[in-house]
Amino acid sequence: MTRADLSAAQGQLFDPAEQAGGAALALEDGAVVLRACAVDEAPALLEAIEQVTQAAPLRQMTTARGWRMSVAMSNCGAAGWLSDHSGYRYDAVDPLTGRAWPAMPEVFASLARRAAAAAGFANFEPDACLINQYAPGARLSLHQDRNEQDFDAPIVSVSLGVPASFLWGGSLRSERPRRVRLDHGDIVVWGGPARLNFHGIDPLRDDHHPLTGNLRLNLTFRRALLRR
Ligand SMILES: O=C(O)CCC(=O)C(=O)O
Ligand SMILES: [Mn+2]
Repeated sequence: MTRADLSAAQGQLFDPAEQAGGAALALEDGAVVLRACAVDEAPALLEAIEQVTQAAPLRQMTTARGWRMSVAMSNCGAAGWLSDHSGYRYDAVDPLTGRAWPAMPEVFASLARRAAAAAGFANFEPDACLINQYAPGARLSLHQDRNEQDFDAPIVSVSLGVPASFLWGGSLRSERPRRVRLDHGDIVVWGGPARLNFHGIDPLRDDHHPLTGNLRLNLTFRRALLRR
């Protein structure tokens, strides 16, 4: 399905002029970068991140092999993504606090819904949001997002602060990824035929953004649990 077909099928216009912020860059069928789409909400998003991470602190998780991840993470929503000695999974409880993850702020959910709809994915109701904080040098190696129970729902990924080099690969790890610069307020949406594409983030450059200092914040919205 082409981008135009997808939009037509969803009864949506996929016209860059329709985007709140700026232009849209199609990566491939089912995957698009909505430029500057979250710029207006960014201060409110950062304020909400502050609230969430006061209740569920950012932490560097370890992988099953014992490596400490360079990205600091937290979550909000009904389920939170975790990595530890037993592997990757979602859990309703934050192991650091022993409490449920904080509720998803409405400013998060409404932005995620709007971005998904703009990319042709109607009725996206995220139940999980992973918060990633990148300091200079932090990176996320090529991976697939496949711990969710619902692959019909897209991933909506919001970039805030210092720009990043996003790796966009194919359905096989061996495919050479392309590099796409993601700026403050850009939103990447991938789903449908691109839902399981490999992706990652190059080591963050030492840079400065007026709202985040030398940090990059990223929010990824997912449907982790199956709808009942
Ligand atoms: O930071 C990003 O832009 C990507 C994050 C990501 O892929 C993830 O959290 O699974
Ligand atoms: Mn990912």
